[in-house]
Amino acid sequence: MDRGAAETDVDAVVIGAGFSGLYMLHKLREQGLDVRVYEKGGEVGGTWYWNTYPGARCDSESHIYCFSFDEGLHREWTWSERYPEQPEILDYLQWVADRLDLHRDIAFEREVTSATYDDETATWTVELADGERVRTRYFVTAVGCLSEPFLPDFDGLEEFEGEWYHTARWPDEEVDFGDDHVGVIGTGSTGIQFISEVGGRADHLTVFQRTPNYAVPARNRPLEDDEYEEIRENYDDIWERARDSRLGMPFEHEHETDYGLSEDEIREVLEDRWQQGGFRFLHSFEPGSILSNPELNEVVSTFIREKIREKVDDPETAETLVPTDHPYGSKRPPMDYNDYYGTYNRDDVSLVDVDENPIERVTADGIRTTADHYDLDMLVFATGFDAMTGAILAMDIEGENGQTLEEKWEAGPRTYLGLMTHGFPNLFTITGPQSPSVLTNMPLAIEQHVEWIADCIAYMDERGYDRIEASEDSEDQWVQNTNMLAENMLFSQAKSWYRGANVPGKTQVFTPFPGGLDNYREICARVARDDYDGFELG
Ligand code: N01
Repeated sequence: MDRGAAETDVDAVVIGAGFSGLYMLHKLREQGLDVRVYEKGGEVGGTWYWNTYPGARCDSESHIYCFSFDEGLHREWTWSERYPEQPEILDYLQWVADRLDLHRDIAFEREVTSATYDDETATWTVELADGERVRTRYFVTAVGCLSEPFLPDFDGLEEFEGEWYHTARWPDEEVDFGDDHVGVIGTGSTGIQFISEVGGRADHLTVFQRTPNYAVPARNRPLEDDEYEEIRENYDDIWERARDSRLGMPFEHEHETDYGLSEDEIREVLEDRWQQGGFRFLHSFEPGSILSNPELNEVVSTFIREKIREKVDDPETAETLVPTDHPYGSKRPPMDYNDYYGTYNRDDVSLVDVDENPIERVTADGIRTTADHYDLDMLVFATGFDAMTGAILAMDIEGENGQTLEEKWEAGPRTYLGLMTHGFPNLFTITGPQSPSVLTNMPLAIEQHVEWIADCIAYMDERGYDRIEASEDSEDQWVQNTNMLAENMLFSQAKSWYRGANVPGKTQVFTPFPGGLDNYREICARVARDDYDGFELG
């Protein structure tokens, strides 16, 4: 069948204008494709457009939380702090979009409601909320892994008479906490950032914690001019080391494993890394070894528990804050920017254990747990996301033979390399399920995906192919491989969003590829070298 002649409105539709969508647009446009990006938000930025809550900051260090593909971008942009704050990342992405002249191909405030594949023509028809339909050869999701907010279904929320917010949909106008008694639900990375920022700014802050977490000090500080110059001079080396690493971060570790070290020696390494802060702590040893070796992990977890106890004055509060239900790193490790644990020493901050006494309902004037009622003027839900699949499945995607992606992924997502899913030809998923994504420094994971997809499309164009699909066999093997790797690590010991465990009723499957960005890059490169081994082209 000659599908090559099929009429399309554009060559590629890309959904989302965060890091992924911006670079995908740039790459495909460079290759001469006619590309249109649809973005739900009002500007570029993705995660950093929506997550504007007080304290929002990136846990990856700024000099590596940016694009590496264009040297000019490094030369001209200067980060002000070791970890970039949300407004600075948003400025950066807007600056990149201006420099690369991306805005002209992005339609803002446009939500995609469905996408349907037509096998006759090997094209996708993408439909928007306002009824517009666009026909395209390639359909690329660049929707991020943590984009669809999760709000628990608490009874009574509609009766609440005060203001309430989800951190991922924070309003543009200033929220005044001053005279309010604020209740915050959730102590993940977001809650921890929010609590340490707002503790002391509200009349009273009550934290509702279900599961305690291991927050490691970030040790943020301004970046000095000479330090930044040195980073600039060494960028090639920094990126090379980052790409060759498990987490996409260029941090060295003196010891691969704890083999041959006494417990005191391990603790010495940990103390040194604790002082360095941030993800350098997870690099105390090869991160894969901390995440796989239960004995080493227990020493690390105990080390952090002791630090928490030292920080919190009231022993009962300290014990409530000490995590014992999961090993360090089996959930995404949060960072502490602003003396998180010390916040609980304030008289105007209190902690409620809703694991022991769960939230029963929201009332007109607060929250009722099984033990008590808490009077509150404002509620803040730092309750996370329907991660990894939520934003993709929010679009009604229909592939070959009328099968929807939701049906296909009912028992958990199935992909080959996290890039494509069998039965959905020409649909590429940037940082899709079963790719390293959230277990790594995201911009590097994104760049690798974008470049792989762009190369693949160039390969197809050169050879006159108009259809590519993951084979069922290669997908089965990849899913199996990802599951097996995860089972051999400590991830199964936590109820995390990595496994969909945070959303009631969601199938629980470990979703990111845990084998390391370095190994993953090699696998993808080999697949491409071998004429897209495991994919069917036609
Ligand atoms: O969400 P989370 P997040 N009753 O799912 C609690 C990234 N991020 O927004 O642990 C009571 O981690 C829930 O409790 P439990 C980062 O990858 C990045 O904080 O399920 N509590 C938990 O405490 C991060 O991991 C940056 O028992 C309920 C909290 O809500 C990811 O985003 C900055 C509840 C949700 O924590 C998600 O973090 C910030 C209920 N019914 C975030 N339901 C960067 O640096 C949920 N909770 C880039």
